[in-house]
Amino acid sequence: MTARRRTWQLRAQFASALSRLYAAEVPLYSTLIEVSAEVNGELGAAARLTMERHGAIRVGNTRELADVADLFAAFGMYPVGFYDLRDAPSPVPVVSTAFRPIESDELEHNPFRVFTSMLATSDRRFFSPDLESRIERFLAGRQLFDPALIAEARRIAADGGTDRAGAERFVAAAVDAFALSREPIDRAWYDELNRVSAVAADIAGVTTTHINHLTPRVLDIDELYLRMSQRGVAMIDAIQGPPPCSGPEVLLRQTSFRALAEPRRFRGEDGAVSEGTLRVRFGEVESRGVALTPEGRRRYDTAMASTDPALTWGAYFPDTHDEMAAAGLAYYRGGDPSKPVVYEDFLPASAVGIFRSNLDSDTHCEEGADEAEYSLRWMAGEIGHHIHDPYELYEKAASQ
Ligand code: OOG
Ligand code: NI
Repeated sequence: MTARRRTWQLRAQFASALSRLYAAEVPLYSTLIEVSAEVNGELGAAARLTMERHGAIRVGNTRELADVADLFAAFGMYPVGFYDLRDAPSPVPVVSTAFRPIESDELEHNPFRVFTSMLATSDRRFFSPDLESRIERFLAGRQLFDPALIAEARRIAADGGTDRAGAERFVAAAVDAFALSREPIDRAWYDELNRVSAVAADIAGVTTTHINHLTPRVLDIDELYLRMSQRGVAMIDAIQGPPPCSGPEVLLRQTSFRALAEPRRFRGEDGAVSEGTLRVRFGEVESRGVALTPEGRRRYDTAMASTDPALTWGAYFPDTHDEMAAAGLAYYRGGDPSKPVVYEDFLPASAVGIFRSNLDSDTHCEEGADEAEYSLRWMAGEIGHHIHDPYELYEKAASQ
């Protein structure tokens, strides 16, 4: 009898194997982990705290997203929330969800999650009918995930785990699907998509997918930002999300080092293969606070819309968890202000900020109405998985 591996153990194995892969592919990522561990250590945290909290991937269409949903279910990660990144002042042509553990004890065992974006090819503000159909044809001709891997994922999800040898094999094959490919990239096709959006090129200009970034947790993100900059690492312009404040931390703060030029191979129109570089992958850190109720979230959005959120923050949020709880602004286990429920999701405006500051060029977006029908319901129907409402999950956690 070999020991059984449950889905949370597979998830932990998957997160650490991805981390090893990514550190080997993007050496600066090791520096980010090292500095995060240093900051966390000085604040008295155990080494385990610095482990990865999230990753990000990008796919082309609902067929690929449905495979991702089946694959991640084997790791006990389910789709939560719907993020529309097309509506921002500087839009990104994707819609996204996050695959994550949904039960408190599962989050406790291992909180790893993956922000997953899908190219919004039927949005005419970005893609003409002709370009959409050529992208669809290109995507139909590629296979991001081996059908045997997805079949195995379905079996593991149904059984709630697998044996030790099966776990090793499955995790290795899953991680492999997210490694950077050395396959030459069709230069003309990549460039055509790149003129519309760098994200469109990264997603649909290549025949494989890859992990876009990984994100460990850091206790003092302002200090981390400073130390990385002092080491001469180019960081994005700002920390995304709530400003630093003296009161309780809310939601999610994140920042990243700028995407680095990585060697990639290209095939020119004459068929010749040459070396070049692309700048799409980076490393991020996050710091999470208490989950806000719908009323708290309305206040957050209003505060963030002001010209200087750091300055006006105190007008929207009190200084203590006691007051936050009394005003019904955030979730607490059993209503006890000493037990904040941690925010486990993402923020669309911050996600756009993370995307944008790591793109080489701007997205080309035509004026006009969005006639595409992207929504949570639509996405759930297309992938054949229920997409959880984050607020329902927080209500449940607060009632425990
Ligand atoms: C995703 C960007 C968003 C986050 O943490 O909000 C994100 C991407 O670049 O694919 O990762
Ligand atoms: Ni991220």
